[in-house]
Amino acid sequence: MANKAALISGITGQDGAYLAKLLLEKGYRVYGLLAHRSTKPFWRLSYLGIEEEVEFVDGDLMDLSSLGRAMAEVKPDEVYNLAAQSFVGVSWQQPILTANVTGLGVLHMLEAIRLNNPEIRFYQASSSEMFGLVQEPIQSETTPFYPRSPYGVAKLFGHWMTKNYRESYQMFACSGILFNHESPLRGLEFVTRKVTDAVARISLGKQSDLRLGNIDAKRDWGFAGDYVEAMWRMLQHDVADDYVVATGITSTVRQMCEIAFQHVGLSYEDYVVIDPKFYRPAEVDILLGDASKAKQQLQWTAKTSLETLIQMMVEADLERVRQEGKNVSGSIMR
Ligand code: NAP
Ligand code: F7E
Repeated sequence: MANKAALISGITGQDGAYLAKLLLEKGYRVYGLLAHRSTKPFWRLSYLGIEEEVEFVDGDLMDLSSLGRAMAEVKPDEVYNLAAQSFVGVSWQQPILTANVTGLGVLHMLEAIRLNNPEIRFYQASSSEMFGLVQEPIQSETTPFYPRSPYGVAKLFGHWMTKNYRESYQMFACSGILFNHESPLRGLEFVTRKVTDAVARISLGKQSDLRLGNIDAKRDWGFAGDYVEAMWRMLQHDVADDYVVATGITSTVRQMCEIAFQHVGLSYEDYVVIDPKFYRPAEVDILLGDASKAKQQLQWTAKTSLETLIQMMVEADLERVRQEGKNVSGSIMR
């Protein structure tokens, strides 16, 4: 039997890169949907050493016809929809773009599949941001949603559309309700990477302080490399369903900073400056996930502690900042 083919939207993002690597290791033919950009942001795929192994197909989540073409060209067995405007903070500045890409884009994907081949298995990247103002202290698949940002509202639309296509057309469509997950490939705008990059620069004498917003916010942080395994397992299961993917441990941004600074022998209190510019119009104060359904049905659990994750990220950033000094063009990894 021929190897399975997978189409990944958002292949140039953090999760897209880790998922592509995992699927290549499993023998898949991996295709990345590539929205037109003036420069090709392949640094994450290069970092994992797989840029040459992925094939690319043009397509934008905003253009249904391009998705239909991509389906017809690739004939995928599985589609992973990871593309989104994924930064919560910017979703207040660009709410309509966020609603279009992060919300309506999911419907475009579902329609492209339904019209081309409804047998394709579909994964939707749902988010713990949908829980927002949490209605239960520990959030599971049955916890009511209460999104707090245009991003969260857009994700909720995509989540319900995925469920609706499963129920209306018997499509194998799954939603992974993933809690925050990070890695050395995380974008610099997200708080973990902002901190680990700053720690590296401060410890190498290239930055003097670190300006942050609400450091009392609590998140359930895991490692992206662990979480893409859960995505794949959802699509290999007998029935399509929704799953929470989380570690079951919550920590403050402050605790995360403490781990990062301690790793280079510094104290965060000496460098972190609170800047209200980074406060959000409506905050998600705490997230804490219950992934027991994923454990029971998919045999998936998170393997990486927050300490190990943040130390891994600081080490990667130290290496990058050192390389910048040797590299005339500046940032090789950004
Ligand atoms: P990311 O690094 O921000 O990647 C987003 C990807 O979407 C990029 O490849 C981006 O391409 C692509 N994209 C944006 N607009 C597009 C469009 N109109 N058409 C096609 N592609 C487009 O995000 P991530 O952290 O890997 O997250 C993956 C998915 O999981 C996202 O949907 C995110 O919302 C969701 N999620 C993430 C987390 C987390 O903690 N990481 C948790 C829950 C859910 P360019 O690089 O060209 O812009
Ligand atoms: O913020 C606080 C901020 O931007 C985490 C996305 O992947 O996970 C991510 O969304 C917390 C928030 O992630 C700064 O207010 C303080 O409480 O790293 P973040 P997020 O908003 O939780 C979910 C699950 C997704 O689905 C999203 O796609 O940290 N915080 N000071 C700060 N955050 C940032 N970015 N920058 C600060 O200076």
